[in-house]
Amino acid sequence: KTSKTSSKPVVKVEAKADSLICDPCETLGACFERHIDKSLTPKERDEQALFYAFAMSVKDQMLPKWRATRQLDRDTGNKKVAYLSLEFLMGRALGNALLNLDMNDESAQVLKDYAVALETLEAQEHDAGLGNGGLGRLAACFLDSCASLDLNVTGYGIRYEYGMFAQKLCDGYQVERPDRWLRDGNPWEVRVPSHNVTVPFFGHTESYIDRDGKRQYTWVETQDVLAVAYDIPVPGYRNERINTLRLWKSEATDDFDLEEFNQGDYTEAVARKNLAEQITMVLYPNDASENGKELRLRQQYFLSSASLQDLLNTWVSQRGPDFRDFARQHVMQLNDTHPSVAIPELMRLLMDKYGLSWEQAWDITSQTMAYTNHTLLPEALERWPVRMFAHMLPRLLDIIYEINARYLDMVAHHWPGDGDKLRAMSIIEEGDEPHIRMAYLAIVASFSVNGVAGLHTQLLTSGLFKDFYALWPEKFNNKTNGVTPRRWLAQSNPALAELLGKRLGEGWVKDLSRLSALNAFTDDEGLLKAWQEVKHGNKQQLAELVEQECDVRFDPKMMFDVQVKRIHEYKRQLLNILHVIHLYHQIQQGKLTDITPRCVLIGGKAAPGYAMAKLLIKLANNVAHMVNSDPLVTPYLRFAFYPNYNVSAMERICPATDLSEQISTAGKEASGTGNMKFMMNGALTIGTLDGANIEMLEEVGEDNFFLFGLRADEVEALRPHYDPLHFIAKSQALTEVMNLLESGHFNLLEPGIFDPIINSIRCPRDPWMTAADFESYRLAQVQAAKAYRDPHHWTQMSIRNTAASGRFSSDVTIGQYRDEIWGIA
Ligand code: B1N
Repeated sequence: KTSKTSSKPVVKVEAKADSLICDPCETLGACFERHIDKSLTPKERDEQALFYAFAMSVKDQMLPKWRATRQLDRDTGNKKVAYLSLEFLMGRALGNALLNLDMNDESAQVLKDYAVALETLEAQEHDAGLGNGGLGRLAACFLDSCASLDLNVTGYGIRYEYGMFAQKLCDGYQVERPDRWLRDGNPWEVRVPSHNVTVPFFGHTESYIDRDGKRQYTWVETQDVLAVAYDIPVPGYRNERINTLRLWKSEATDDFDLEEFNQGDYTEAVARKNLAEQITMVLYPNDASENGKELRLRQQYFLSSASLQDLLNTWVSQRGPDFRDFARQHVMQLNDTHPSVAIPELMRLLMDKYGLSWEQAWDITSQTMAYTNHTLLPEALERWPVRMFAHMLPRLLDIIYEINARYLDMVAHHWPGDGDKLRAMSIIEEGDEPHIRMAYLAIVASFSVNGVAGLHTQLLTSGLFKDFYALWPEKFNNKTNGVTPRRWLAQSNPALAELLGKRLGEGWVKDLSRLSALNAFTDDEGLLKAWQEVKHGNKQQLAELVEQECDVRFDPKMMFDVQVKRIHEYKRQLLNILHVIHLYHQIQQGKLTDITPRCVLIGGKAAPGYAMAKLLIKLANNVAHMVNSDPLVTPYLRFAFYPNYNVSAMERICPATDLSEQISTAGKEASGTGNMKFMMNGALTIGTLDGANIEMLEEVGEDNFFLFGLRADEVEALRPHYDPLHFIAKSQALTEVMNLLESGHFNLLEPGIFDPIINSIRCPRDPWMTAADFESYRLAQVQAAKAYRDPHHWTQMSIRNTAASGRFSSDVTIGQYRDEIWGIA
């Protein structure tokens, strides 16, 4: 079935796709008119329908370029990159498409005739929440940069029916609601049945001797699932390129049903159909923590196998089954270990389907796979029970064993007679329940292994992956993360973008290093005034949103102090909340000398199974309630928890932020990317020496950054004799905060609910060492508060932050992937 579909001439399908849509010469206006006037009765033209029709029209406008891009990439035969990721946190697409295609003016013109504002339509779009947080959003920023840098890169992911859950608050507690983002249809996607493939599961392996007397293996009696491709266009910024994000949906195969149907077992057949369709039903909502569920492994294999089959089918249809050039023409970038079963799967396909030898298959695999690590947290390192593999992916387990055996020979050669080394470095972790260490598999099989910020890569090569670094130093490299300046500046902060345009011209959107020219104007009173007006306007807009979403009044004259990101103990939202309690206490005591009026905003989702993170949300809400209901306090302090934080919310939040909280325990945040968005938009950072904060500080200088806390090496040195009680006793402020918390002041009607939090602060094994950094954090906050009282100087620092943010454009990052890993033109 697979070979039948793959040998179909692709050209024919494309012609069909185009004819479905519209005349390529048709204008946006004409296209929209056809989608509205000819398709909808006046009653049917509500805002959702208008959005849908408009988005369809914009997509129609992209089709000819999209087709031309595919044609060009096929004709030039350049090397291509597949970015494999379980997550693409795309957010909304309309605003981004219009910006990149330079269609904003034309759109406004067209919509004038329909008496509807573009913003109204944009607000109708559901966020594509196909990711958890930083890792998924990074993949989305990378796609934008790849297209904008005119690179032949395809994103491969999963078309989850349910994206990241929607967060509601109920009595201050997080409640999860399903996110059926596809309910109203997705105007951007194109179903491409010509790329269907089938993915095998279960069954068992058999071997036989072939005609040449060689032992061959087959995987038989499998249960196959159909993978259907849905393509989404990824337009480059004002160039001719439209790349593709290909998302796979699982469906039951017809053969599958038929077999059981013939046995008369109708209900079994239907039940199995559900099983197949379950695979792509829902995104696992765990950020930086492993899940271990069998369905998650099924998702990982489904994505990996479908994507590789797609690449191999395309290759064979163009070149025939000759793979000698394949490795020169392909790179598979693995976004963490989540798609790392692609390694044994590529071996399997090359050997079992195309008849290559082990050595030939290994050469290709190990020259095409590249692995990005995103975390050092042990709870996020993927390990799959061997038992689960044996059952679900038996042929892949054989291959992993063989990879391990050959690799361990090499280890034994490098460290002769060292049994401990072999055990420590083995891809298989022995024990009562043996596990496969996916990160080790990824390192062994990849030609490149990269971390996502300087410190992170350093900690990988000196810690977690030290032995591997000794064996293969040349594989390891750093690629500090970045964010796309299109979405995160040009689009989300139009007022600042306009000001930058007036001062610097438009070139900064493509070359963010040009922002450094702002440094020449930090004494230009005109610029300073305009800069302040832009920030003030953005703060007014955010204040409206906060009032609407949180029922808390934010005053744009006060400092906006923001921490939005997934809720996790290592990110230390707790430290922030403790500081709010401290300010609250100070104000109530009438100690107002160091106080600068501020509005504190915290937002983020907790993984549904992460009790401590959920309790932190409850604490934030209870503290917010006390703060906001005391009229003595509110002139100086207001505090809100922003519900359902997502990409679209960040687009409103980061342009309005004065102070960005990046306060993780040093050594724990691999990079961070929210930190960069705030910096670009002129926020100052209060932060630890962690992740990319270190590089941001390097760029902007200590005078324009509020640094505090232990360094990563100090954290580790302190750990064995950490004594939180000592830090509490030494700090009057922290003592008072703990007393207030322990008195039950914030939970009068719910005695004891915050005990787990209180105990964690007091625990000598507290991995996040909240108490150790509190005093240093408080002092940095005093500095920030003082600085804010001098608007002139604050604005200069704000400008310097934007000016220094050029290095954190994902265009820079992708330029490095291109030159140093992918080797593409
Ligand atoms: O990846 C981001 C980094 O900027 C962040 O520092 C890092 O925490 C984040 C399992 C993860 N690491 N690991 C994950 C996500 C989902 C999952 O199921 C782990 N996310 C990160 C981009 O480099």
